[in-house]
Order: sequence, then C-alpha cells, then structure tokens
Amino acid sequence: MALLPILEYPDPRLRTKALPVTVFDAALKRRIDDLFETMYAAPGIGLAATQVDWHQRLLVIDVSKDENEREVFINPEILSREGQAAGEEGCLSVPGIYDEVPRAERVRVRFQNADGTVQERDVDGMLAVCLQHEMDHLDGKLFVDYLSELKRQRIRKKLDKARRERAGRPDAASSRAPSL
Ligand code: GNR
Ligand code: NI
Repeated sequence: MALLPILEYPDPRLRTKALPVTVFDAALKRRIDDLFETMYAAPGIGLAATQVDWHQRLLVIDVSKDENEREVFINPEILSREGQAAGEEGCLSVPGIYDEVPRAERVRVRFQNADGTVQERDVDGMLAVCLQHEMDHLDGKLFVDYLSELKRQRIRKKLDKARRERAGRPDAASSRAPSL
C-alpha cells in the first residue's frame, strides 16, 4: 500500500477530465487500496483519483464514523436527482476552506464495482453529497467553482500564504545540522 500526494488548488492537473476505467485487474484493486489509505490518512470522507494525479473515472468514499464502510464507484453516472441539499463542504485539495455548495439531496447512480460489475444504487444524505463532490473532481471541477470569483481569489491568496509559510519554516528533518 502507498500514501499518495494530494494535488492542491490551483494546480492545473485538478482540471483534467478523467477517462473511463476499462481494465478491472489486480493493479486496479491495488490502486483502490492506495486511494483508501490516502483518504483515511488525510483524513477525508472521500477521494477521487484525479486528486492523486490519476486521471481515470474512479472514486472512493467512507462516510462512516468507524472507517469501516468502504464504497468504491468506478465510471459513475448520475441517472436522476431529487431535492436540494446545501451543506458546508471542504476538500482535501483546498485545505482549510469550507463553504456552502448546492447539491441534490438524493441521486440514483449507475457505476461499476472493482470487478467491473454494473450496479445501480439510490443514495442520500452525506453519501449523496460526497458522491456529487467526487464526481465533479473526475470532470475537473472543484467546489470553489460554485463560489464567487471574489471568494476564489481570497482562497487562492490564503492557500498561497499557507504554502509560503510551510516553505519558509523548515521541519526538523530538513533543518538538521549539515553533515559537512
Ligand atoms: O473529506 C471531505 N469532506 C467533505 C465534506 C463535505 C463535503 C464533501 C467532502 S469531500 C472531502 C474529501 C475530498 O476532498 N474529496 O474530494
Ligand atoms: Ni474534494
């Protein structure tokens, strides 16, 4: 298993439109395990392959309290939407930022599982919100795209500042006495 680096806004690779998964083999199952490991470590309740610079239509979700309800959606398509649910969303690719996004309350989704079997499910609640958020990633869309340009500008500045501070304040490993 491997922990994968998560791309951060405004990285242009987050705008890539992912291609359908066509091969359902052991390598795919290993990638799914890596996505779960990366998501749990973050920690997050969902992760799209796009976020780890893998541009295939695959996402993982676990909205349970005990991290024991793994959900894998491959080549997902929303067949129908019902109701409205606007809740605060966050994103591992936009760290520390939370805002309201309009979503459908319930969706019917057709997808493939890790073996390639086609399934259909009705989902609601947090699972439905998270699924819509992750499916946006596969099309290169981020939750900040639903906000105003002014808010996005503020978010870019805040993330830039956070990154500069991280770079200017080295961690213990990189500030150790040089060996010369
Ligand atoms: O961990 C996450 N939490 C979350 C909360 C509200 C709505 C969506 C999400 S998904 C997010 C992880 C993530 O960035 N997935 O792409
Ligand atoms: Ni996200």
